[in-house]
Amino acid sequence: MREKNIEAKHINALIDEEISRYWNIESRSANSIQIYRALSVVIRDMLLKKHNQFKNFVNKNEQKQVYYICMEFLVGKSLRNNLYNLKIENETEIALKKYNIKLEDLYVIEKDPGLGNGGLGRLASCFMDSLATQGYPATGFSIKYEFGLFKQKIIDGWQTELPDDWLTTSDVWLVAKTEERVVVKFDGKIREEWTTSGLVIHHDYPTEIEAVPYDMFISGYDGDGVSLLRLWESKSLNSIDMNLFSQGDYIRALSEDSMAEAISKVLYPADNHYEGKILRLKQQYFLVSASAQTIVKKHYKKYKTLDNLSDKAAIHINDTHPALIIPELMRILMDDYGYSWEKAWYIVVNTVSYTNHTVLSEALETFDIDIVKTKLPRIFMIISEINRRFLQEAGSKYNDFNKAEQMSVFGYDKINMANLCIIGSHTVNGVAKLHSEILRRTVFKKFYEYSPYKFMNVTNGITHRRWLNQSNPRLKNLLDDLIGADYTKHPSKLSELKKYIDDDVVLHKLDEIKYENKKLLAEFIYNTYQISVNTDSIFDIQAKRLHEYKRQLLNALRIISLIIDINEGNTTHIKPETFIFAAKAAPGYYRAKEIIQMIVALSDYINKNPNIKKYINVVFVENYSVSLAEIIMPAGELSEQISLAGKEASGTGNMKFMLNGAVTIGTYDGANVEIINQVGEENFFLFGLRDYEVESLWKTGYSSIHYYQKSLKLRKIIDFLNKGIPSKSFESISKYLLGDSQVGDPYMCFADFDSYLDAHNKASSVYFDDKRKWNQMSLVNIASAGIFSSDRTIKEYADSIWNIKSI
Ligand code: GPV
Repeated sequence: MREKNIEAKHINALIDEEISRYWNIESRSANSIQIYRALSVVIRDMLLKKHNQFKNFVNKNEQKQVYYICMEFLVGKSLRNNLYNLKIENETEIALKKYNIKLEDLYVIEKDPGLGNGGLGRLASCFMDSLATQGYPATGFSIKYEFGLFKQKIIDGWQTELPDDWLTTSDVWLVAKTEERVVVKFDGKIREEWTTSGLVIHHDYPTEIEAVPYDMFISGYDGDGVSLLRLWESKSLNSIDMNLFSQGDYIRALSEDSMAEAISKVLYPADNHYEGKILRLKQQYFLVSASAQTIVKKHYKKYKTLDNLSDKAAIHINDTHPALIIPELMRILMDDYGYSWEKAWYIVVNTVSYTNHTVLSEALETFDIDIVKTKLPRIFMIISEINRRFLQEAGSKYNDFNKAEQMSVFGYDKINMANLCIIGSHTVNGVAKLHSEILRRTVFKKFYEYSPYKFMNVTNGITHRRWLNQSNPRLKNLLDDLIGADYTKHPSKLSELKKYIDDDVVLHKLDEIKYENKKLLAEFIYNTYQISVNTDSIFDIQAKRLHEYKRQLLNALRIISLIIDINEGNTTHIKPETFIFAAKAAPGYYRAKEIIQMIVALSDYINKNPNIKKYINVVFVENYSVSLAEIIMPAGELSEQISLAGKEASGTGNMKFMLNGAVTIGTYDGANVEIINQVGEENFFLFGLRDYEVESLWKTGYSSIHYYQKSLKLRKIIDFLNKGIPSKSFESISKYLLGDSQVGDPYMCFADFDSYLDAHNKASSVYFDDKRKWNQMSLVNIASAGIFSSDRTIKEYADSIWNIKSI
């Protein structure tokens, strides 16, 4: 069903009206930006209306809702997604003829809102799509960062960061709901007083900040569902110090303002790494306080009680970043609504659930006790009491208070946010089977023993509607012809493609489509970097954040090994290969930036050496983003998912590549494990140590030197790094790999090196010697990707964690 049978002429009328209302001109004379804005406003208002209808229905039926709290939503561009999901892309294209403009021309005007770093934020956005499509009532809460994730520019071979001013075009998608603003309070002192009516808490809060909501609507596909994403902007409440102002200190009066407004200024650009910074803590509390107040207020207004909050609201915290919603809800229930501790605690635990996204110790958040104490005194008090009661209960149950102490929220002057989340949630889940198992076995072992019923797994997913139907129209059309379009709403139906496994016409078509998509990416690369790539080479792509554990370095070491072979004239085994990298490094992550620098230098070197370029090429594509991923994914042939086993919680790029027909070369890690289960080992190039082998090797003492001494290839690579290439030395990477003051090669690239080369040799012999077989592998990957749709993921959350029903 198309959106209420809207026809092109209706769209024209709406656009014309918008243009005349806003700019007071005839639509004939509007420029493309004006048309983009007018059309976007038209669509936004359609969604606003549709969301109201959906909400009214939910309210009338007193349905349970989910609130997804996350510091990051990597939404990607909205216009195409909403037109696609409303099924009015064709009508809009026709309507635009009147203005002599194509949809494609409008799509490029929109800026990609980078309100997230990577997988975690993108997952949240895929969830909003799947929630809406399946008719689950959902609200996402996040921050309206004025500057999203930085834009990456490589200058003289080094990553530099530029501000991302996404609001200059994407503001059209936001609806300000100023009247629903709330106040968030910081700092101050607490005074307790016992009176005849019990304990009374007095506080003064010198700092009050306003949280102003901006709503974005995310259309579901083909149905009535629309998700709401509410983004909070911080504003100073004591807006202008009139005293200063009247004394003529205009600048200082307004600069007080910017202190408050700094909270929603910029997204922290670190991925899988916590920053114990005060501003970050303020951002987190700002988000959860504004969101919790809104949820509670709305619930109370409707039901006149909060006793049934957990029957009507599921609050999900995406990683520990919103952990403070647990004490914040306690505060609201007790201080504002007069609940007893016991009753409040029962409600909170039954309302909140928590997903963990990493086992990396540097990503497990802790905050200094002192900081929390001064910035959020009441919240600190509540956390302390949560912990005291929990340790009391666990100590009694175990009859061993020292054992219970191992689960304490406090340790080494820090607050351990994950422990707080586990204690305050009814369910805790990991994001892939292996990851959930590692959580139970190691990181959260004590808690698992204490409350095994809390722990479960929900494997991640991606919305195939964006990552296939919209971004790979050629493949979508072929699938529609072969198996019908049902998979769009029922992704498990992708498996019907399997019946074409021996159909040469279909295999050939898949091959052609891949080739077309490679050409598009090659064109993009040429237009952007003036680098020509060989479209007959295999496109070998690693696109994800730059992180040591993800091992872009392992990939680069293989490139160096190939360069050495070519320079030595040893080329019989070398097949044309194009290495494509896309990765942002956190601005303060020096090692990651150094690895980017090396990849860029290798790319330059190869492009200056025709003898090497004959065989292989390397391209580093700057500024990886959702929009860029939409060009890269369809062109991938070999998908590099090569993290050190046990480190990647899930990965979701692996799913996007597979869905677009790439074959994975990867370790037994994260969701790779489940991809192998789906496609079979024969359709996956598996290599490397297993997670338990990594663990035991680490325990016995990993020594990269040992591998170095055994392997001529590794010794030559180290020589190459030490010598470097003209104008560039890679000595510091060589030191990093061999170790000086620290353990060399901490992510064990050397240990997995031989096995990685073997896997590549296997891949290249299938690709170049048996293309039919390769195309079959590709087909099996596409056909097996249905289970990795976020529709499946969301259904699992809805059924087994949130207990919500679809409409
Ligand atoms: I924690 N992840 C992320 O993108 N940023 C973070 O700060 C943290 C986790 C990622 C994991 O690294 C991926 O393995 C996972 O697929 C993704 O979260 C979504 O669960």
